[in-house]
Amino acid sequence: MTTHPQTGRVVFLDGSGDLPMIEIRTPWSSAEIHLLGATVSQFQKKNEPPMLWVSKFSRFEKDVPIRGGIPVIFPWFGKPADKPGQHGFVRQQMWEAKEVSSPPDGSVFVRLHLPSVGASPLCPGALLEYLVGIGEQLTAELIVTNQGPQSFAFEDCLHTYFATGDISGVSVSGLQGQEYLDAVQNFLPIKDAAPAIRVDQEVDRVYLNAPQATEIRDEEWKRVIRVEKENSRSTVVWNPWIAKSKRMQDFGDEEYLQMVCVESGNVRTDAITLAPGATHRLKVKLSSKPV
Ligand code: TA6
Repeated sequence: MTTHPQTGRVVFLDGSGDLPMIEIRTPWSSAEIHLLGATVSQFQKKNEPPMLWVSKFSRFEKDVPIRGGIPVIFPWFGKPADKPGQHGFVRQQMWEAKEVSSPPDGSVFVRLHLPSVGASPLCPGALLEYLVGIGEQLTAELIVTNQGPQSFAFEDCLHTYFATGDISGVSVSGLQGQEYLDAVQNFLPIKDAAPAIRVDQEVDRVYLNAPQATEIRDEEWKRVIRVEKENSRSTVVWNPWIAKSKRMQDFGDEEYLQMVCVESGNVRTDAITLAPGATHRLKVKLSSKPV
């Protein structure tokens, strides 16, 4: 057990499925990070409901992504015909905790990395680091450095699952009138003039050229979550609704009623090409307030 008596508290332990996990407590909040996929599986501010959602049916097993929290998607998003599987491969690999630091204010920073990723022919020489900050807010920064001799292109995404009260009282604002690709209709380009996105059917919207912040307003839990981001041109909004929930083994049939994904990354035509020696830093900052 590692503790920081003067500030936050960081404990390394075996979590669900006996998978290594880091438990963090700060003066404002608590959080959990599973080394599997470097998945932030929980973040909760004192006197607030959890901010992140994890399925009760998630399998906490090696080589299987955790269903919830903040899966790290790299080096591709979705299921391109020429790629083996969905959403890249780093979300189901075991990362390593490289450094834990706790500034005097009691916040906690955990730096993780995935040494093996550079061996992939898809991102030769890539160095992947992930810096998670836990305090009054949650920050997560995926840092990709090209240490190889040639450029490579990649997509990345912090595929965040947010916990909500009943979905009928949830709306996502910040994307009004912006064209999106509707993954439910084979990525048909659509514009929605509504002030905010509400979920009353399967929603799977890929917004490109969308660097702006978004907000998730939750009427039942009387909370607004703000999603701010840096170096992210894509936002994906997803709720599987009824039929897709039933098709997923690690997703309860009714769980769609209490979650929504608002994902921050660089996907499809927003993909990144990284020259030798260059670094790309995808960062999200999650904050919340009662309303
Ligand atoms: O981000 C939305 C999405 O691409 C959906 O189409 C859905 O497939 C979701 O990701 C979850 O994907 P997963 O591979 O984790 O089941």
